[in-house]
Amino acid sequence: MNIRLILNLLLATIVLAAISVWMGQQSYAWLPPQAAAESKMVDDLFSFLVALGSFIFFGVTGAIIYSILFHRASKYDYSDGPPIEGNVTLEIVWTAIPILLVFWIAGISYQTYERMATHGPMEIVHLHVPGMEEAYAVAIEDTIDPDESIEVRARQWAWEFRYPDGVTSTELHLPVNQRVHLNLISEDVIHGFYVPAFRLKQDIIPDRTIDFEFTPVREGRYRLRDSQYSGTYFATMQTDVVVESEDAYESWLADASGHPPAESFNQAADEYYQASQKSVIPGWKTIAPAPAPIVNYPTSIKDSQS
Ligand SMILES: [Cu+2]
Repeated sequence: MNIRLILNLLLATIVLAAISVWMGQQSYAWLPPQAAAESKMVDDLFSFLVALGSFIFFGVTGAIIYSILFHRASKYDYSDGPPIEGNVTLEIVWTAIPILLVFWIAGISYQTYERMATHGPMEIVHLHVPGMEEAYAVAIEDTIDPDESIEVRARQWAWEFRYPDGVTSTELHLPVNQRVHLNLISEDVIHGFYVPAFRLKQDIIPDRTIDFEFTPVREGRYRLRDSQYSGTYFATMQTDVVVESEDAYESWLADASGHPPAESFNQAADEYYQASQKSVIPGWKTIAPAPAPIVNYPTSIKDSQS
């Protein structure tokens, strides 16, 4: 190998690395705002994977394009290529590099999820992985009074939230910069708690209360979606999450507690009713939606935001 070739390869690697790092930085802009502390960790992991993926993708396609442009066989050359076989060094290198990469990705992903400590069903699954138990212990000790957790009830097709002091709503209100503890409960089938701005997604399984924790860090109104297909009106199973200052949260709670419970608008129940009013009912019989939630704070605005 001559010096010139080595220098060219080195230069190409540096350029490739620079492009990959730049791609990794760009990836932050592809996602919704970071509204929870956990979203920063997830985005860092995503950025790392985008950078690594870009390096491999541009490296491989770059090598192919270079070969096509500069090492093409001449028009009437039907001879075989050089018989390259049994290059032990090369085989060791191309086996070792992917293995190390996989370990690197696994290590960084594991650390990220451990730091997030969002609980979820991992509390129930007792995996005997070194370090795992410790992460539980820390997370559980840090947990605020379990009475302070907000109950999230999912059913076909509505979200209902119950706060420690008995207030209920169909819109989730959370104080900013405080670790929140949710108890996720499903009354019928599997649903999924998913807030893209928080980068958090957790399945809600019937007959089981799932503890879920995270810290919202940015005030605003975000969308809560169902991430698990749960039947005909699944698409209507959406609501808003309002992250607000401690004062605003407290005054919202106080205000809501003064409202008598009322039936809230329910998109699924509404659509089901409209469909049943038609003289000809197309398609099959569907499961009737659960009755609209009766809550202190109903959201009357038809949900049209994204
Ligand atoms: Cu659902």
